[in-house]
Amino acid sequence: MIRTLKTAEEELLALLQKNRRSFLSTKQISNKLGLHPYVIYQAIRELRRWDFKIESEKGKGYRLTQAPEFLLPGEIKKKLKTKVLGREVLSYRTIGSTNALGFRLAEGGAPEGTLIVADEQTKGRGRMGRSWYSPPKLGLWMSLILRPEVPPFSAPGLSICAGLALARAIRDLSGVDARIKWPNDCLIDGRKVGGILLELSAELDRTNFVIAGIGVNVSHQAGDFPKRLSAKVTSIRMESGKEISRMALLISFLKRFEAIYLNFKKNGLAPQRRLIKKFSSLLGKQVAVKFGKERIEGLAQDIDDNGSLVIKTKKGQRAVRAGEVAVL
Ligand code: BTX
Repeated sequence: MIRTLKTAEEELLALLQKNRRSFLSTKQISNKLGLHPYVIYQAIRELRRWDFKIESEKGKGYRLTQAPEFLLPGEIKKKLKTKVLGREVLSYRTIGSTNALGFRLAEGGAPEGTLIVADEQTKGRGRMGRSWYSPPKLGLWMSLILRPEVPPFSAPGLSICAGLALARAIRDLSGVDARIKWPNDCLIDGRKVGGILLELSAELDRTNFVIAGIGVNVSHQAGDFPKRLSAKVTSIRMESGKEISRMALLISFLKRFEAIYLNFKKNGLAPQRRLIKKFSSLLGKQVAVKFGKERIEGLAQDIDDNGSLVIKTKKGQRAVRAGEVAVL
């Protein structure tokens, strides 16, 4: 079963955090928060399930001794200065896929900007049925519900917008040279540090909603990845030697992505092109792109106003909307 922390648990946690030096009795907690003792008992149990270490002593009460770094809705909302993204937050300890839940919630009418974050995903997904490795505590695994009023063919441009926001947030916090690999990866020194999965619900001429799923490897060390991945992946910590807080990364990403997203809704991708090109890992390189049954080779020249990759082939220029790219 998936669980999210409720308000009572968050309020209790905040109180325990403030009083870490002393014990608080059930009565004191009850008086301060207006909670029934049974609710307090249940909330303590739930917090312990989330790996908060809470000492209890008969006659004295409860004391918080250890708090893991979680992305809790109340704390996220306090730190966020965005207008749309993250105004509603759902935070899970373990979930199948934040994108899968986001899709269900969006179908049920959840508002634009709803953010779903999880400490761990057991069925994290990538594109085309691939999986995304999302172990507990080491990364940022999240989805945003977006409702852009744009035609479905231009919605994929959002993937590059999210990639740009992510690369800039990573650079700001860690100083490493993070780049966008068209159409949906974020790389450091050629290795994948993050990925973006856009899932669309659309009619012919109308986008109902987009789920933007973002996964970032934050604190992994080399041994934390499965062998099959280790040659092509990396984490912010492995590249920068720094322990970046997931909360700081989340806040910085949302701030940057909101600015880009609001602009994209009004003006499309064109205003972002200069930065997209600056942060691109592909431009100027010889690449091979596979899309459907076709494969083309050539020089990656540009990313156009539709978000297509422009390739100079022997037979002339081609603009490719989506596909798998390999640098030759
Ligand atoms: P993708 O299809 O481009 O990448 C998936 C491929 O990347 C896998 O086949 C594997 O080779 C490799 N891979 C798997 N896990 C990782 C990892 N942690 N780091 C680097 N490489 C990896 C990219 O798809 C889009 C991924 C989006 C993930 C987010 S997480 C939150 C949200 N919820 C959800 O289920 N997916 C998105």
